Amino acid sequence: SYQPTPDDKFSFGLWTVGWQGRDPFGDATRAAIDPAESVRRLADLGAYGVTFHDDDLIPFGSSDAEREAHIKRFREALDATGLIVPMATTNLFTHPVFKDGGFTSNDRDVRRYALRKTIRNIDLAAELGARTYVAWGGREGAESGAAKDVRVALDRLKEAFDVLGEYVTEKGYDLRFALEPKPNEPRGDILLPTVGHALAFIERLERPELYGVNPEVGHEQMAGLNFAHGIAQALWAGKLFHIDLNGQSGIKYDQDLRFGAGDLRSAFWLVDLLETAGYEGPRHFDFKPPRTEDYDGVWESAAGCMRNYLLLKERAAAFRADPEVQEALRASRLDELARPTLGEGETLAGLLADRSAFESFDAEAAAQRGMAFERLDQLAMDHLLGAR
Ligand code: 3MF
Ligand code: MG
Ligand code: MG
Ligand code: MG
Repeated sequence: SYQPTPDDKFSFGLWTVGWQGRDPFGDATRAAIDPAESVRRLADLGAYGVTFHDDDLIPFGSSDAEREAHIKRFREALDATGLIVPMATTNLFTHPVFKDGGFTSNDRDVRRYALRKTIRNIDLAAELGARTYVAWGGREGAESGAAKDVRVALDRLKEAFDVLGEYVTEKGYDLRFALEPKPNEPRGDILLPTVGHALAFIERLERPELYGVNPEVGHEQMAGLNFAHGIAQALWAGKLFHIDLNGQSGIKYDQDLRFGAGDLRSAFWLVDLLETAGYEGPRHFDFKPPRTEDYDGVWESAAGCMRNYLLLKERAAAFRADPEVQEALRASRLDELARPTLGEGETLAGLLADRSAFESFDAEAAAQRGMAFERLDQLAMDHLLGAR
């Protein structure tokens, strides 16, 4: 059935269904939604989790007493519905103080403030039981060359994450960080633009085991990259801590369409990968119900994200289970790809001594062998379109 249940581990950001439709050219088309109402509606739809930026829950500038009241209301809604908070994050991009970044602003006071703002919300995240803390550095970047010394900014970014890693370690929090890459928007260029950049950066941190990635479908596709390939490499590195699912149609602004909209074939391969690779984290939607929609449209859009995931999960499972597909996979020699290139126990010397590997290898004959990928891909298309 395509009715989501908490076992499906679907989660939504408060800022997704709560998006009011403000864009660079137009005002809000919807009024704000009370976070407690979003929690109730998401639970009714079958989600298991809700995530938030500090400012989604506690408006920027709230007094301590107001802050406590917002948290209390939210907690009551969580308790009443059973929804959990798998992830939380910090807003280091909306307030004008972050116009040149949070952790990498040229302004040192702003960097210190950004760290304190983050640490304050990490405490709340831990209190609410979150296991993942996402960091999207949307304002960490530049529009012009001399404005940002990127090597020095990366020193500051490393410094920030090392301080945060020290903090959660000292506190004994069971919390890991997931860095979210994005190539551009709102900055002209953003630091850690792709999954690959983020993975390389993480290895330079003092406690690399504490950090992974939170890739977003649309962010990689904005750079023309193959999202499933990026996710595969993150999984291969043991670094897929979290994921932002949504839809995107090619290289343009960050569309944040509901999951399944935009590049459907890419979504099919993504679900196939997540469901077969043993990813156990949340299936988190970071989408925006288009500003054309009223509230009914908002919840329709949220439900559509989950329904499309479940539809694709069923289609991908049918593809994998089809004997003709299994035969086609063999014809395309996927089983051979899984075999190590050197034989069991074979040494480099063995490879060098193997005349059949080079001296007598018939490259012309091997070049004639077709890979049979087109048949395999058409079978996938048939399954995706429900023709098998
Ligand atoms: C922007 C994003 C962000 C991040 C969020 C952290 C506002 O393009 O994707 O959403 O996902 O800040 O989770
Ligand atoms: Mg985004
Ligand atoms: Mg996006
Ligand atoms: Mg995102």
